[in-house]
Amino acid sequence: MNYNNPNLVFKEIPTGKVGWCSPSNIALVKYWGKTGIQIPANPSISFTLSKSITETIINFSPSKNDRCNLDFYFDGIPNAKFAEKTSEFFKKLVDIFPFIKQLDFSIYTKNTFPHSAGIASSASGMSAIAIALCDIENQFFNTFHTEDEFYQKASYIARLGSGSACRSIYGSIVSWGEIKELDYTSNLWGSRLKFEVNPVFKDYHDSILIVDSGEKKVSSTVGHGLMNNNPFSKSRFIQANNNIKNLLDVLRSGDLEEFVTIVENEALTLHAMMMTSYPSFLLMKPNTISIIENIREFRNSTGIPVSFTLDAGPNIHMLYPHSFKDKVQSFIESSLKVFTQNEVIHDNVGSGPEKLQP
Ligand code: 2P0
Repeated sequence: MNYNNPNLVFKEIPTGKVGWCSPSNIALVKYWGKTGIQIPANPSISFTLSKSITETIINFSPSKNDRCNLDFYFDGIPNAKFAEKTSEFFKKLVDIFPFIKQLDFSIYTKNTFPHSAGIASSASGMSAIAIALCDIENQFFNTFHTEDEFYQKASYIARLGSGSACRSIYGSIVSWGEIKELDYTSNLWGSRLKFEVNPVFKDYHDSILIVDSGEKKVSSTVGHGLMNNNPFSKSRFIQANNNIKNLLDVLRSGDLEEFVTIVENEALTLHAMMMTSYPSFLLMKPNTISIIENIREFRNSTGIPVSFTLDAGPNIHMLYPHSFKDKVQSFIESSLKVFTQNEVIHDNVGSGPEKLQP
């Protein structure tokens, strides 16, 4: 599939504005390792979140000098780092959206979660920009025949910005990467699961315990690259495919014991890959381990099927069904908050990006 389209050029260059909000997501089976142009080494599956959202407004106007000039404001303040990252992203897109070169952009973004929270914002941020660019195409070139076409291209574009961002284009539970058992899946974009998911997962909770909000020392992009020389990578990719297969069964059946086993195995394997890379790195903190031990003890003593997972960082995502919300949240308050920077974000599975009326 090739989205290059030389016809997407304005005859009359417009001035306008487009806005989207897009959520972050938490992977149940992790993407860690890639090849080529953002092709995942193994498929992944995630919950799209509801409250951890980036809002993005893109203002565009005719370019002053026939090249794309870009200003980026984060929380209303110019942000040179994000401007550079977005310019790099736009450079990758000039054959797909040649109109980019005809425009100057002012991009305003803010996150609904505290930006110091240490939650990965590249998934929400890049997916919001990707979908907004597709919206510009849609408004001025009228190229999309169906909603599916629109979202598939948005997911493809988001992937080029940040791999995990391609999963944030859809709500609920999303896969990315070729899965043998699901013939509609692709390495190039994320997909909604087209089978009936057990109702227990539709309103699943994710309470994010902020152990450390500092910037991590090794970026995910570098971490992915280190999988190339990791002696365990081959077995890891086999394991991920097996976990995908088992997770698909669990998503149908609602077997929460097996769900716990898979997601915790994935979280710890992700961090084991970091520890066994050359050079190795360690993103968990002592309080991350304390929380993990406490969650396992709580689960064993109460029988409540709460599990933990981790992103590429020290913060814990606690996953549990809605029916245990009160019990789990009071356990967090009484026993786990002490291990955090006094910050917990109670999120849950959400419905995906929404258009804003800027
Ligand atoms: C994931 N993570 O599946 C995994 C699990 C973090 C841990 O994808 O280089 O920001 O931009 O494609 O997507 C984080 O990596 O990396 C990530 P790039 P990305 O969510």
